[in-house]
Amino acid sequence: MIKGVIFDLDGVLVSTDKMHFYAWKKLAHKLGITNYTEEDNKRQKGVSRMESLEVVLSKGTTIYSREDKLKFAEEKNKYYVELLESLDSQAVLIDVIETLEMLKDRGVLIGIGSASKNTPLILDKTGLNKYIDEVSCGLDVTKSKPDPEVFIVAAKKLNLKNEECLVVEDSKSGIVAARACHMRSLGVGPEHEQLGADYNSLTMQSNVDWDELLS
Ligand code: B16
Ligand code: MG
Repeated sequence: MIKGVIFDLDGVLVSTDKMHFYAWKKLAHKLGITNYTEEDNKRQKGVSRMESLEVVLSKGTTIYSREDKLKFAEEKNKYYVELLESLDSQAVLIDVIETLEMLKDRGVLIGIGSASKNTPLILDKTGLNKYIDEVSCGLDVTKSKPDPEVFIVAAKKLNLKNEECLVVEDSKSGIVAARACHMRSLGVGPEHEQLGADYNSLTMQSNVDWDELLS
């Protein structure tokens, strides 16, 4: 029986993908990289900030030091946080509030398992905070998805066994991470059919049998 649902944040509860893309594009241009595209941005889904930077740098030819890379990641985050200033409840994806309210009514605990170090800011700006029991994010872990650490920490914070948690994800690395720690998974978003999740659906309500998922 599932007692807690752990949600990924970007692409599952909120739509911040475009903001990540614009911030990376701005950095890429500063570095003289003009061929960074939305296709490349798709490969950055669910992966850490430093790994995302590698995707951008792989489009150029210059080899940078670790120190430079840390500076670039910080600069991208500055651009991204500037864009997050305008974030509000409109960024919350379709069916999310309905789903969170349904889970609350059923007494199911709600956790976050996100790679993003901006999770607290995003939850605050979108007003999603009030639904969340525990947060596990990039600030709590050292290994990023597909390593299961972020979900294991979330389950611990919720006081649940891994097997009692269901993960909702929009990225392949997140589904691999859920599987690695024996959590059931629901894949959502435009690529839901390709994620390899136990269940999949475009949104969290269309075709989702929550009775079966939580049983
Ligand atoms: P930040 P998720 C991930 O969030 C994003 O999908 C990914 O594109 C980003 O690189 C990562 O967070 C780190 O974000 O730079 O804000 O710490 O999908 O795991 O909620
Ligand atoms: Mg995601």
